[in-house]
Parts: sequence; structure tokens; C-alpha cells
Amino acid sequence: MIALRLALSCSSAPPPPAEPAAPSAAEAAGAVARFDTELRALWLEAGEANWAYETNINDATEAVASAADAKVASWMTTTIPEAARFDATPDKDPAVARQLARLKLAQTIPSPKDPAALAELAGLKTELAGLYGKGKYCQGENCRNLEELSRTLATSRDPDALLDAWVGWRTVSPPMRAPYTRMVQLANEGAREIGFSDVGSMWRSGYDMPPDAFTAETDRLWNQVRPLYEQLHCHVRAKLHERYPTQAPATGTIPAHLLGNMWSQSWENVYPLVEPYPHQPDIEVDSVLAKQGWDHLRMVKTGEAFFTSMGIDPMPATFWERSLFVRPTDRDVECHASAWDVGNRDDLRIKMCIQPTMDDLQTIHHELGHLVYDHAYVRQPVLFQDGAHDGFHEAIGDAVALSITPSYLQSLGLLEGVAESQEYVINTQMQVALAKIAFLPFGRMIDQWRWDVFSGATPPDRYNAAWWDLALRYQGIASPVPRTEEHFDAGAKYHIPGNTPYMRYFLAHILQFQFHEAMCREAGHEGPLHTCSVAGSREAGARLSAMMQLGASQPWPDALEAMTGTRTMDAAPLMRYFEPLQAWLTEQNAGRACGWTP
Ligand code: X8Z
Ligand code: ZN
Repeated sequence: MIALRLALSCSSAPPPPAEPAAPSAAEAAGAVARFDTELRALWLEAGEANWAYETNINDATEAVASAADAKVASWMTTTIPEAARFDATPDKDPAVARQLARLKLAQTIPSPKDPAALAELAGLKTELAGLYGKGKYCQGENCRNLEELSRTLATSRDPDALLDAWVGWRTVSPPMRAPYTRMVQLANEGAREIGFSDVGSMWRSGYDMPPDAFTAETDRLWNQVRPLYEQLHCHVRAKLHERYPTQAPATGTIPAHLLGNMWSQSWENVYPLVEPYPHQPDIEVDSVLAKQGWDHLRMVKTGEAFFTSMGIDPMPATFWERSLFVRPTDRDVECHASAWDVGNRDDLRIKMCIQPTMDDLQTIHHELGHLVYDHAYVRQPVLFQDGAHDGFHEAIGDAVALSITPSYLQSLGLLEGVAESQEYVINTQMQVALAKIAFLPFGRMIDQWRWDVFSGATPPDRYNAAWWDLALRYQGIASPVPRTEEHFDAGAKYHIPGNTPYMRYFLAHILQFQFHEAMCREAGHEGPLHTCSVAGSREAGARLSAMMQLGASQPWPDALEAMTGTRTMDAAPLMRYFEPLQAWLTEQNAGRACGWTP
């Protein structure tokens, strides 16, 4: 090697052009500091604009939100190549290197650089969000919004009314098909310009592991929980068949409109139809919330009190001034619950159209979980102001809400009698499983659909067919009426027009049991996992806070280890939690032909 160099230096050929030296580590640190300042300002502007839009959907707010999003996108298209200049910089500070690497993952929908394409994409994104937010099902003068239709699905037992609400909501989404198809094209161009094969591959790259390894992780976790889901499916199907003999067959798939939820994603509203032991004390609190006149403020204060009982800071004063808790009657609003960290400076808000139900009380804990996480990492650089991965963010509030046990509800005055019996345990476990176990295949399938759409494996003329193929394969559910490519049923689910990645919720449904188990250990709980509540445990709160403060500054296995002592996602705590129910379901299903044929 040395000889060769000498030989070259002695030759008479002109010297090759000098490679530009890689910029120094100090320059990299300087650039990252500048990116931090610029991104904070852009995200503040876009956050305010999108808040204004989603809490008041009209042409003017749409134009402002779209322009603000375009500004962020434009900054990304120039800054990501700037960051790439430091790829070869030796000896970068690890925190600087991690921020540089995270930059291109700090956007969900990447834009092409071309200004016309960039503006078009920003417009399509806001348009799609607006179509969903404004969505209504009208029969003549009588129009119903999503909450009203969802209430029918949750409470009616009239199959015709259920079908009407189910089909009715799906009339909002066919107009989304063309803009969605175009959005996929443009976003894929953007992804390719920054080195990803498509948007789905970019999304799968956000987990500190190669994208293919991530897909394998999601399959591994799904296979851990699938037997429990299949048992639940089998029992619920049998009970629905008893109630709706003509609509719900005893074998095969379950019709999607009979499960109490617009997307069949969680089934707690059919609890009365599947209640294992009807003569036990009541565990339903919706009627009590209504009777006691719980309003939105009391519900949010109750959620906040759970976190503060664990030693976690209360919400800032601005939270109470700026949040939207009730659907306004004078304008269109996107009512899907969300948590906002506007400008990453502790300006925390919830946007939610709260109803006095147990489901909404749970969701309030979910949203507050996002906000306490945001608050815990507010001192991190802006590119680390995020969950260890997005599933962590979705899991915090749910993990805490697993402590809303019957005894805790009794302490709130929402339950009168709490029994110690095994029958009562099975009833409560059934209620939790209808929410959490029913969700798992839904959580796994949504982004399978999107990954296939972005990669081109599912072309636009198969968008709807692919959606129902996956519902069949993962959930064992079928549409109650024939669906064609005139429909766009994916668009009737908020996260598709809203472009929120969904695998995070699947991961969160596994992780929350890992977090719960870790917090219960910290709180000194003894006995079965399902009997634990960490309400009032400062030790559990401290462990949770230590993990949350890290934000995204470390690879997620480090954060998971800090919280639970293990470095892998694992459904074993979930399976332990549901041990009593699983044994009971196995007995009930003996002699039934479980499963369905894809
Ligand atoms: O979208 C949400 C939250 C906001 S991040 C309300 N969730 C998913 C859904 O509603 O589909 C929570 C559970 C799954
Ligand atoms: Zn969430």
C-alpha cells in the first residue's frame, strides 16, 4: 500500500482532484444547533396553524395550515441534504449524530423538493384531514356526525339501525380516494429523494433497527397474542349468534357492524351481550357517570389527579385555557381525540369532544399520558422531544389507565359493590379484553394495508379489496354488505386521511402491559397482575418519569430497560394479565369450531 502511494506520487500524471474534507465535528454540532432553533420556530407556527384548522375547519384556516405545513416541508427538503454532508464527519458527538440521523424521520409524509409538487402535497394533506373532520351522514335534512353514528353502533341492538350507521359513515370516504392516491404518489417521490424506497419503508425505519427486522418484530408479537384473540373471537361470535341468529353466523367471520364500534376495533360496547356472569355486581359505569352528572372538567381533573397521585407534575395553567373539551355547535371541528404539544415549549393541549362515558375517561388518561411525556422531555433538543419510539408515546396513558380497577372506581364513587369472587374477576377481565385484545389484529393490519399501498404491492384499483382481505385475515371480520372499488373504506378511519402511522398502537397495546407490570413491581404490588393499581405510588411515578425524561435521546431498548429491566418488547406480561380469562375462554370454547378460513 505504501509502495503504491509512493509510486503514484512519483508519476508525472496530474494529481487527482482533492476530495473535499468532511466538515468537522464542531461544524456538525453548530449545524445541529441551528437546525434545532429553526425547527422549533417552524413547528410552533405549524402547530398553531393546524390547531386553528382542526378546531375550526374552513377554507381560510385550511389555507393557513397548508401554507405552514409547506414551509416545514420546504425546510426539510433543503436541510436533510445539508445534514447528509456530515455523514462522513469523524468523531461526532453521539447526541449530534443521533439528531442528524433523526432529522429525516421527523416528518410523517416526506415532500418532493419541486415547489409545485410540494405545495400540491401540502394541499392534499390538509384537504384529506378536512374531508374527514367535516364528515357527516345525511338523510334528507337529518345529518349525523361521527359521534352520533358511533353512539348508535355502541348502544343500538337493532341490526338495521346498526347497518345504516355503519354504511352511512362510509359515505364520507369515497371522495378521498383520488386525493389519497395522488398523495401516495407524491409522498413516495419525497421518500425516494431522501433515500428510502417508499414511505412505508421510511416509517419502518424509525425503530433503531433495519426496516425488515421491524416487520419481523411485529409478526413475532402478533403470534404471541394471536391464540388469545382467536379464543375471544370464538366466544364473542357464539354470543352474537345467539343474539342475532340471522345476521351473525355461528361459524366463519363476524359481520363488522355488530361489534359495537364503527371500525370493529374494540368491542367493549357489546359487553352486555357477552357478560360471563350476569348476576355479579354491575361493572358498567356509563349510566352512573350520567346519573351523577359528570361533566368534561370533572373527567379531565380526575385523569390529571391520577398522574399527580404518582408524583407527576399537574398540567400547566395554559392547558385549561387552551384545550378544547366539548364539540362546538357553530363550526366544523376534527373531534378525533388528540394531544398537542404546540411549539415544544410546554404549551400542552387536548382536543377531544368529551362525552360522559367510561370509554372517554380512558381516552382522557391516554391523552394525558402523551402530555406528561411531552412535559418530561421538554428540556431535550427538539429532535429528541419524542417518544423512545412512537409505541411508547401511545402506551403511557394506557398503562396508567390499567390501574383503573373496580376498587379504584369504587374510590371515585362510580361503583357501589366490588366482589372478591372469581366470577367477578372473569367479568372484569372480559370487559378489558373486549377493549384491548380485540384491538390487537386491528392494530396490526392498518399499516400492513398502508405499507402495501406505499410499496405498490396494493395498486389503487385494489385499495378496498386489500382492506377487507386484511380484515378477514387478521380480525376474522367481514363487511356486512358487498364493497367495491367505488368505496374507500380505509378513508373512514381517522388515521388514514390524517396520515398518522398506526403500528404504534399495536406496539402500545403490548408495551402497556410491560409498563404496568414494571410499575406494579415498583409499587410493591403482590398478587396477580390484574389486581394491581398503582394509584398513589410515587415509586411507580418516579420510574415512569425517569424513562420519559430520556425522550428519544437513546435507542428505545435503553429506555425500555430503564423502565422494565428488559430490552425487548414482549407480550408475556399481557398474557399473564389475562391468565384467568384465557382459562375460562378455553373452557367455554370446548366443542366449538373456532377460527375462520381466510
Ligand atoms: O387515535 C387514538 C388516540 C389518539 S393518539 C385517541 N387511538 C387509536 C384509535 O382511536 O384508533 C387510541 C387507540 C387507538
Ligand atoms: Zn395517542
